[in-house]
Order: sequence, then C-alpha cells, then structure tokens
Amino acid sequence: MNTPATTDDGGTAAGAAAAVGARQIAAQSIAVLEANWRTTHTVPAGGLYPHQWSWDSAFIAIGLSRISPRRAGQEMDALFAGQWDDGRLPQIIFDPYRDADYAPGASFWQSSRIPGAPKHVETAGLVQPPNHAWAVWKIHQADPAESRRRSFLERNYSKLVHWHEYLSGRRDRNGSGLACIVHPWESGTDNSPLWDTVMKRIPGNCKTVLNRPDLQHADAGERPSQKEYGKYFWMAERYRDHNCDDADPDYPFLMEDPLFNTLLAVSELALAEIAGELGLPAGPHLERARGISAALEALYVPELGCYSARDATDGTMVHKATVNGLIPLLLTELPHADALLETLYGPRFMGNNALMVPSYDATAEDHNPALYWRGPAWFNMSWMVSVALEQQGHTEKAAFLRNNIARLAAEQDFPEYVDPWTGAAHGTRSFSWTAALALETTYHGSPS
Ligand code: 9WN
Repeated sequence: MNTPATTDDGGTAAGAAAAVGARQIAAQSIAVLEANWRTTHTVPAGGLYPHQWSWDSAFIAIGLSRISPRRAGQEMDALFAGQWDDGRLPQIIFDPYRDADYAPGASFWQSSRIPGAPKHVETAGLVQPPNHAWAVWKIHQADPAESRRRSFLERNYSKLVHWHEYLSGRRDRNGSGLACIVHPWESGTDNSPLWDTVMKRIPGNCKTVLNRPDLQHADAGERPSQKEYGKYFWMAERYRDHNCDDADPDYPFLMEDPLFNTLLAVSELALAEIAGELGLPAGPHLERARGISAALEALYVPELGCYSARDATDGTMVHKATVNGLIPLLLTELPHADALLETLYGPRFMGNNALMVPSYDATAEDHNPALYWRGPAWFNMSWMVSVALEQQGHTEKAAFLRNNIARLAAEQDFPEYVDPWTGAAHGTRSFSWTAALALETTYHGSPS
C-alpha cells in the first residue's frame, strides 16, 4: 500500500506534524470505505444509500486507487456489470436484499423486464453524471504496471465508448451537441434550484404510494420535500413505463446541465488518453471533447459569470448560479475561466470566507446552507473545484480547499455535506465519497 504524501516542508517539525495528520486522516477514511464495502462494490452509506450508485462509485474508485488500484478496478467492474445494451450505465445497481430500505428500489423499476436491460442484476433506468472514464484513467495512472497486467484499460475502453455514445446519441434530444438529463436524480444534484421552474409543471400525483426510508437516516429539513418526491416518482414512473427508451415525445423534463456535460467532456479527454495508451486513435475523442466544450458555451450566462442549465424542450435558459455552473473550470481551454474564478471568489460562493464551495448562490433569497443541494457544500464538488484550480496554477487556493475537505471530513465523521461557512455537518455520516476524496487529498503530490 502507498503512504500519503508528505508536504513540501516535510523536513521541518510542521511538515512532520502535517504528515502525521495526513496519515491519520487517511486511516480514518480507509475505515469508512472498509465499513461500506460489500464484496464487489462500496455503498455510499450503509443506512441511507444501501445499493451501488454510479457516480459515487467513480469518485470512490478515484480515492481507492491511491491505496488499492485493484479494488478500485473491482468497483468499476461491478458498475459495468449493470450496463444496458444501449450503453447506459445506470444510476443505481440494486442489492436485492435491501429492497425495503431505499425508494424507489428494484421492485419499482423491475428493470430486467425492460428490453435491453441486464437480466442478471436489477438496476434503475436513469443514469448519473459521466465521471467514469475520468476515474478509469486515474486508476490506470495510479499503478500502470498493475493496470496493464490486468488489461484494465482494454477491458473497459469499449464499455466507456458505448456509454458515451448513448449520452451523445440518444440523449442529445435536440441536436445541440449536449446530453440531456431526464430527471433531477440524473444530475446528482437532485433538488438544485436549477430544476425549480421545470419542476413546477411536473404533476405530483404519482401512482406509487410514497414511502420515505431516507427520512430514517437524515433530517426531513435537510432532504427533498414530500411534494418534490411526488414529482420525482411521477417522472420516474413515466420514464419507466415508456421502457426508458428516450423516445417519449412529450416527456416534460429534458435539461442540459453544465456539470453533467462538463464531466462528459472531461471523460472524453480521458478516453483520448486511454485510446493513446492502447495504441488506438485518440483523435475522435479529442474531437468530441471539443464539440461538447463548444456546445457548452451556449449555457454561459454573462450576468451571472457562470454557466447555467437550459430547458431543451423550449430552449429557455435558467438564470441561477449554482456550483454546477462552476464545474466547467475543469476544462482547461475554457473561454470564460477568468469570469468563473471571479464568481467563485465573489459573494455568491467563496467570497465571505467560505471553507468549501456552496452548492447555491449565497446571495439568493432562498439559499439554505443546510438543505441538500440548495446551499450546503458537498465534498465531491469542492474536490473537483480544487482539481480545476490546481490545473490552472492557483495552487494556494486549491490547497485551501483540499485542507478543508480533509479536515472537515475527518473531524465530523465524514458527513454527506456541510455548512459552507461553519463547516457544521449535515445529511448522513460515514459517507463514502467524502471519505474517498478526503483520502485522495492526502496523497496530493504523489504520482497519480
Ligand atoms: C438519488 C448517493 C446519491 C448521490 C446523489 C445525491 C443523492 C439520491 C437520493 O445520493 O441522491 O440518487 O436519494 O437523494 O444527490 O448525488 O449520488 O450518494
């Protein structure tokens, strides 16, 4: 097993203390990941989220790759076992023994009855943001010799290509060059204010009797409301009852999200690297990444100084500043990088001494630092922003975020999210991607 990186001043007393601190944080993080490991994969949280979630697993694998690239590879293998014939990687792969513990579960989706869905595992029909090729490339980089020995990239390349083809094909519903999400759950930022306007027109009278096992594990005031759940289920029912075929002409929720599409572009760039390593042409992937980045420009809102979402049913832009709209900073050739940085360090986000990046505009009247994706800071978002800052040479700002990610995670039992200013913990605890990314930050500076 590798050990966490020491700091640049590793020769001094302060450097030695920092190294001990990093080792402790790494050990605590590993303990959370061990506790949440289930034979083939890691659950996001043993109580609240008892199945395998798609983008969680990719973040978890990025952290795991620092201590065991082999286990990180297993995490991805388990996810690919749920891939549909059309290429989609599902939002959730269900543990059949935990059906009563999360809703909607396997008995809601009954996916194995849907044409093109796998028959040996039950999955959700929706997807989540495509951070998977990025994760696969990072796992390879963590130990290229081990990766080559196990043909890790060969095994996964065509699956990732198929996944991206699904998103850039059937999910580009209006030919804009951007993939649409068909449900707030697909954004990974479920009740973000980005979806409010569209949510108003979604009926709330779902057929399913609403059951909220989630409220046994998190405070109702920190989770989406019952009204929102009625609408979430209505959309999931409609999508499922149309065999998840992305061909329902009047389906009402088709949103182009800057976070989702940035990760698609970042992952396309990772596919170019993977193709290069395998001796295959990288050009088509670079071309697609350029195409997505160019199309993303239509989502830039100059008066907010960040990207926002667009309703693909009628082309209406949403005018709200959320962390989703800052994630394009991960794209190194971004035309609006300076404006995004100004927004990030202005009053809407980090400006008032925030410790981590708020999920929603701090100046908005309805900002709530404790309510799910409507204000609090999430560890995966702050980690992605720290990666972007590092790439752009803002090393001190990146280190500030990394240090807070590691400290707040370890001090507060690895919370799902925190108040961006006080650091107070919210949501569930022992949350896997919080642990995985805290672990990852302790290895900063080691080859990855
Ligand atoms: C629905 C598992 C998931 C994360 C999402 C987060 C939350 C689920 C929920 O938990 O969503 O997918 O029940 O709220 O919003 O990003 O993947 O950790």
